[in-house]
Amino acid sequence: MQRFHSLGYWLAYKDGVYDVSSFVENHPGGKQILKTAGKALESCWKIFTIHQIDHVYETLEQYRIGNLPKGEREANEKHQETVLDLFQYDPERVNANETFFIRSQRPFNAETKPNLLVSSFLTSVENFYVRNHMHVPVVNINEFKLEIRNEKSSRSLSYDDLVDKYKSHTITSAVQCAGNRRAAMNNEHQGAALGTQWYVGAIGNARWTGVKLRDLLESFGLDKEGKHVQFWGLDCDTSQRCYGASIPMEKALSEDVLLAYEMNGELLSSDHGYPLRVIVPGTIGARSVKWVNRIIVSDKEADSHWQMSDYKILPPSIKEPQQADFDRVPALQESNVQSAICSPSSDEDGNKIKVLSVKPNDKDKRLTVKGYALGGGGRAIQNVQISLDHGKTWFQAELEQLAQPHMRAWSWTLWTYHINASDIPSKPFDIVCRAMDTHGNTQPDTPLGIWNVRGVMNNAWHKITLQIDD
Ligand code: MTE
Ligand code: MO
Repeated sequence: MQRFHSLGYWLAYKDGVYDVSSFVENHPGGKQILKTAGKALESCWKIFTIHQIDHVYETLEQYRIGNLPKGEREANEKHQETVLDLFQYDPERVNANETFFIRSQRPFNAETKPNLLVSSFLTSVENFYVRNHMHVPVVNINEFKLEIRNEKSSRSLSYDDLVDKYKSHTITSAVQCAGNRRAAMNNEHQGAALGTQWYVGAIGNARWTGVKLRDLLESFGLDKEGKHVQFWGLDCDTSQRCYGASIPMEKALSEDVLLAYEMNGELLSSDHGYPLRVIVPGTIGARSVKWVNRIIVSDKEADSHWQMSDYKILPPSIKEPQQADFDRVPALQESNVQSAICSPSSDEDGNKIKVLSVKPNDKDKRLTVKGYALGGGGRAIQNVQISLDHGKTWFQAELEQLAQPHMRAWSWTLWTYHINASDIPSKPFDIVCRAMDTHGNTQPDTPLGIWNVRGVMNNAWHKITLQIDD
């Protein structure tokens, strides 16, 4: 295949050969596509699973220029096996089907079932959603090194150095994927929101213990220059492109950004970043890099796909990421104010539930509704309201909150509201919820005004439809 390289950008997929030279400029991942030149696409797409959707196959089909001879096809399949091998050390995930709605196995993407989300204030390690873009890397703790550098110098620390020499700090913080609630952004007027179809469960709340990033940067004198701090993980694809993201230096030097080694008092599990992960509280989950082994202080953001060409709110005129000029759109950092109803819910896939059949509690004839709320960027939740008439009248929910310092409200708020049986309509009816932070920011009533093709930051009122059983 390499011999075609000089003619243009050719690649193979299944039994086809494609000349994508004229597509390069439109590729949403930019020049990344050039790395596949002369190769079989399967390996790349196994990792960048966003490609495995119909419109990408259709786009590719337009560039077919021929078919592969049988020998080449077999070589392709071999290569594909090598890629699948990367996943062989992914951990065993016990009871995953009971705990999660599994959105993909390789890489593993699974959201917590809503009932479990509100079953405890801290989400247990087993119940915490998993969002992996690639395989889970294998780490030998005795060989593990954390590299910290800027353009001029580089140092490295062993795991023990980090744990023993720096003071530990613990915070309670939610982590939420920017794609949480993406599925509800699809609509007939504006189109599909492309990406993993999360319902309300790509969020969790845990206690994280580790070293303050600030302490680490200061100890190496790396806190004075550089506009961004980049984090790179050990999960790399077959071309050695690793997961990476960055945050502004100002945030990196703030009180609670952690290099965490414990979650809820236990060593990190392999799905959640063993041995070390970044926790950037108040910020979208994508910046909390797991399995981190390189920290780079730079004037530039990380040049990864996930910083440059994803996790951005594209303008609503963009219907396909291929059309986007990603350079003109900033990378997402702080989360926005969010809330969702988690109980009642069903064990069926949240995205497919239409009407839930429920009974008011026999004793007191009330129906109890529970959910979570989260203010982004450290802003606390001021109230959560629910409505049975699509927002004409609202009832105030009771809040379960931690006392947290001003602008450092990283934990979620859980909330409860009891609907009296006499207020419950007999026909199927909707419950909606919405939260307000202490700055008066609140959630939009529908996704129409915030729709974007990658379906990020959906915080529209959450709605469930109930039918009361007699
Ligand atoms: N870090 C690495 N190295 N690789 C990843 O795929 N996924 C990110 C982030 N950190 C990711 C990563 C995304 S998009 C999210 S939402 C969170 O991790 C999810 O963290 P969790 O799996 O512990 O819930
Ligand atoms: Mo994410």
